[in-house]
This record gives sequence, C-alpha cells and structure tokens, in this order.
Amino acid sequence: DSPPTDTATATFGLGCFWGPDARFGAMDGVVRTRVGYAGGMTSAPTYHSLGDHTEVVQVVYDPTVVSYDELLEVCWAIHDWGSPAHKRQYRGVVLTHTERQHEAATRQRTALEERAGRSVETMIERLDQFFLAEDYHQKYELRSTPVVGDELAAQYGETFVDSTVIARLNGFVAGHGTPERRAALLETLDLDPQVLAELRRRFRSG
Ligand code: MHO
Repeated sequence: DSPPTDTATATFGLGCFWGPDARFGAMDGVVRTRVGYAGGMTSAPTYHSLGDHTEVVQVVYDPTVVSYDELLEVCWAIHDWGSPAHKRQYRGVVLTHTERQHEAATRQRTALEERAGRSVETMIERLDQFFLAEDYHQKYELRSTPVVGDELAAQYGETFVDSTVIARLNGFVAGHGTPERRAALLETLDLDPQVLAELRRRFRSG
C-alpha cells in the first residue's frame, strides 16, 4: 500500500459524496480518496453544521497513470450538470488546485456545452480550504457492507481513510471495476476468511 511520490490532487463536488468516493476509488491511478466539505467561507463545517460548504470528494492520483482530464470526464458522467442544485450542499463544482486544472476544467465545460447545446450549471472555482468529513462518511459503501465494513475499519484503524486498497474495495463493493480487477485485488490481500467470503459473494453479484 505504498503510494507513488509524485501525486496530484483534485477536488470535486458532485452531489452526495458517498457515490463519487466509490467511483473514483475504483479507478486505476487513484492513490487515495477522502470526502469532506469545501467551497464555502464558514469555519469548521461538519455534516450537521455545514454552513455554506458543499460535499466534495478529494482524489489523490498518480498523473502518470490517470490524467486530470480523465477525472473530469468521469465528473460529467456521474452528476447532473444540467440543472442547478436545490441545495448548496449538493451543488456541482470543480474546485481547482492549479491554473492548469482551472484551464482544463473550463475547456471541458465549454466543450460539453457546445456538444450538448445547453448550459452547464456546474461551477468552476479555486479551492480554498478542504475540511475532512467525519469518519462514518469515509468509504461509506464499504463501511456499510455487513461484516466487511466493521472488520476492515478495525483492521486498518487510522490508516483506513488513506489506504489505496480500502479505496479500491469501496469502489468495487459499489459495483465499479471489472471482475478481473476485483479478483486480482482479493488475491493480494491477507483477509479474514469471513470477510473474504463476503467480498467474493458481493463481487459475483455486482
Ligand atoms: N441524506 C442522504 C444523503 C447523505 S449524503 C452524505 C441520504 O441519507 O441518503 O449527503
């Protein structure tokens, strides 16, 4: 589980953050994911006291394996960019870390508008601060998988949120990835037999 040294970070608001956490976590080249709150001005947001922030997923990736443009393409595919969000909590927003990212996001949004022939409501803003969400929101799909979630949370402890393996498993239990990639990952892991059996069962039915 040792990450590459030259990573980059991307941050996206795409509605409820549980789904995007799983979608990006399943991708090759994604080193870790975290969900949190960003895009607002109020201090110390929490899930129940969000202020003017938005639910976001933050993705650390290896740019030699997956590009920022590829991450952006996933963004358009998984959220409703055509209608303004009814709550700021769930608005679509690309929060850029660099000028390069800002230009890439702007370019893709313009291209999408031209292709679709209608306007894109998703905003592009510069990221200010990212606030990590509560533990129970991190890798939500995996955490809420019976047996598996509790076992892995106990086994990984503090390292759960930043683990690449946990990010992949979170994506795979949500139905992402291919049967081959799922099976290959399981083979590399030293898991409790009950956890392994439950994961195998889920991966077959997904
Ligand atoms: N309240 C919704 C979304 C949760 S998301 C972390 C639900 O319970 O499904 O905002």
